[in-house]
Amino acid sequence: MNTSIVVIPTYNEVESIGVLLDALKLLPVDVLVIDDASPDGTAEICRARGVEVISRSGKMGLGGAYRTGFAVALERGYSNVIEMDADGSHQVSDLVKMMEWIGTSELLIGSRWVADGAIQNWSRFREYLSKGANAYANAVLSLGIKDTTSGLRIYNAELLKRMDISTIKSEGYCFQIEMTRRVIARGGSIGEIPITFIERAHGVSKISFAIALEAVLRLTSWGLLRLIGR
Ligand SMILES: Nc1nc2c(ncn2[C@@H]2O[C@H](COP(=O)(O)OP(=O)(O)OP(=O)(O)O)[C@@H](O)[C@H]2O)c(=O)[nH]1
Ligand SMILES: [Mg+2]
Repeated sequence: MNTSIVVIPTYNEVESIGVLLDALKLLPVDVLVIDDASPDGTAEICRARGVEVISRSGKMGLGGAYRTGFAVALERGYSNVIEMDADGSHQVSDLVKMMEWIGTSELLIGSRWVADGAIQNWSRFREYLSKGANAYANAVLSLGIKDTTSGLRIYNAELLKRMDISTIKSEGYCFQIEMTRRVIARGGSIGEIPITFIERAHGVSKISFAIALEAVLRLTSWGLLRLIGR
């Protein structure tokens, strides 16, 4: 067993998951895939490579997939729990760079919006959506983090243990914002490491109107509760 585990949520990533798993094999990490019954055979591709898969019964959201994966990682005693997307947007070379910073902060965020961070092949719309979400999150919650929605992260296990992850409610990418907020509430330290985020070349984005709406509604209600001092 390695001391770090990469938890990868998947839904229909058959075209990109194989390349990612092959690259991760070269790193000192264990891998756990949380697949939501992808009809395209994503889970079979993983198992054929000897990678462990937890299969959930249907598409139930990124948040729940991570909660399941994190609980297993903590139960098994890993020291570092890594989040990574399966769609090719997160580069294994960036993860390697981030792993060099383990121990400097309890949460390391792979950040697109710090100096030397970058995006590739994104439409202006996607860029503004991401920057807008971060600006809104910072406006209502004063998090002071440049990329609160990034899904390439390394959590120190001791930090995760004091976060009561089962009470994190978000299901879409708002999960990343809620987790960041909880880290700050628990006094965790956060470091942002520049990464290059590359738009997926295969498959389709799972971001939907409902997922964006969840983020707006949750952020607004957290902001209002904060305003009235609760
Ligand atoms: N298990 C599970 N995984 C999911 C679900 N929704 C998305 N994912 C996975 O979570 C990762 C991120 O999803 P994407 O569709 O890339 O969404 P995103 O990265 O927020 O959006 P893009 O910027 O468009 O790529 C990918 O590995 C997806 O396969 C879900 O409901 N369940
Ligand atoms: Mg993606």
